[in-house]
Amino acid sequence: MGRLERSLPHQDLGANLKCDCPDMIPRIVLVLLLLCPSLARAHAILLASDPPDGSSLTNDYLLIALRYSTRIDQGRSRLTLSRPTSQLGGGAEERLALLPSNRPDLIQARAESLLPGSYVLHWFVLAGDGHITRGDLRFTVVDE
Ligand SMILES: [Cu+2]
Repeated sequence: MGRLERSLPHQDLGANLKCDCPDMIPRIVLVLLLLCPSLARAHAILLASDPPDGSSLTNDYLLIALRYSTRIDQGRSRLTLSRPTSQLGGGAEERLALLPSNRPDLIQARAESLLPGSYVLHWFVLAGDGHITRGDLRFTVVDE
């Protein structure tokens, strides 16, 4: 009798372990889900842009504004503009000077002398965590 009583707690413990093991998987998934958004926030993700990607404009002058998910190292980020290949110097990437920004997650630049055609704005930004992200935005300048 005494031996049987002692063995019962062991059996219960074994049953509990079997139940806990499947529970660990949702817990691990939950931890990963909690970590992933913070990892994603660390990189600079483009949230909004002016001009929007794929837009058509009639302006010959543009104030470009790109807003990111996190603070940007303005000094180590850059914007370049590829002009339509039909234009003088077309296809070459023109580096745009970044304007002083009062928001750490925003970069701004001016683009001038925009003749009709297709443009590609290339962005390259360094986030506060030291990771670089890059991307392209396309816009078209059309005759009024
Ligand atoms: Cu990062």
